[in-house]
Amino acid sequence: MSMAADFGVTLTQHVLRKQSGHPDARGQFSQLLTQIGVAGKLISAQVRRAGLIELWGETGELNVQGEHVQRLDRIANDTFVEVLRRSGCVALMASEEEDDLVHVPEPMRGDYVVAFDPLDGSSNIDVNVSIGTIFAIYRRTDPETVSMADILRPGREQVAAGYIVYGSSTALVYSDGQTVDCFTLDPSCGEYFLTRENMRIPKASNVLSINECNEPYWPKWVGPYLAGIKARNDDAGRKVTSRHIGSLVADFHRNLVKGGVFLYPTEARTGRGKLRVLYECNPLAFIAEVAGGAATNGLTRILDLVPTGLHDRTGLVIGGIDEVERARECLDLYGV
Ligand code: P6P
Repeated sequence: MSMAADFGVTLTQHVLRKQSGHPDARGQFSQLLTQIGVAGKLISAQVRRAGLIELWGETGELNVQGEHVQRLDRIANDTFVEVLRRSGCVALMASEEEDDLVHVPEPMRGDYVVAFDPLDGSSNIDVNVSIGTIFAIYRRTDPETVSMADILRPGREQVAAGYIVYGSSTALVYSDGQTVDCFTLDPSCGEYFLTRENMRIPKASNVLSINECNEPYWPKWVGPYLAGIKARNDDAGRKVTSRHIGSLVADFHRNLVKGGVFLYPTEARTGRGKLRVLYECNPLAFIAEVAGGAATNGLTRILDLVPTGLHDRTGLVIGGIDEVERARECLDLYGV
């Protein structure tokens, strides 16, 4: 009689188990998630050797965002593009590092369209602080052709979303719209194992995450909103603390696990936000909502925003429902 298996559930086994609940599934989604896991392993390996093999620093290019491209940004982007291109599951891609859409040649096209930030938090690469890859998955709208219309859609049309955070360990978190599940990469065998199942964002927010140095640019409602949170710390004890890593993916992951709210408000003067809709805010908003949280730009649900361009930006308030709803109340009370 075989011994009971003493190893955990792998990413692929988990996705296949969930696929069994969809009799019409052809296995492409399972394959796509597995391949995203492969891309995460390849990028993780580079991230963890960055200082050793001259991967720190800039390439000298400016990307479409006007940001200096870090060497590791370029490697992460090219890795993600090539793995998805070869997967046979993807027809079209959008990347933070690509000016325009990346088309997959006809014979290798699959049913899905993926938008991704290959390496979020680049400013933290050279100082060994957590960074990550964020991805959003849509089903293509037309079996014959692909176009911008496949990707310029409200985030509520995502069929899945996730991220890989290269932190003290490499963790892959994804949601298929039913649950949010976390897998940790075991470097000793190169496999992801299920470590947190059906994650729920804690209702109580004990972490506030914001770049306070942007205060001069905040809309009127942000000050009172933050004051309301900080006022919870009183003689009876400290109920909230501040944590800001500067990598959205890492700040979000911590808040998803421990409970908290992250804000990057729009700039009062211009009304413009910094964070990108397609491949930063939409995927994390999708995960937040499935985990019982919420995400808005202060006023509008992130997943209802209709992007007009691949690199549209927005403000972001993301975390427990009550915290996000309080932001809307403050905005109604104090204005922008
Ligand atoms: P700031 C990283 O470049 C990023 O897109 C997010 O990961 C992060 O939250 C934000 O920018 C940090 O921006 O203006 O606070 O440095």
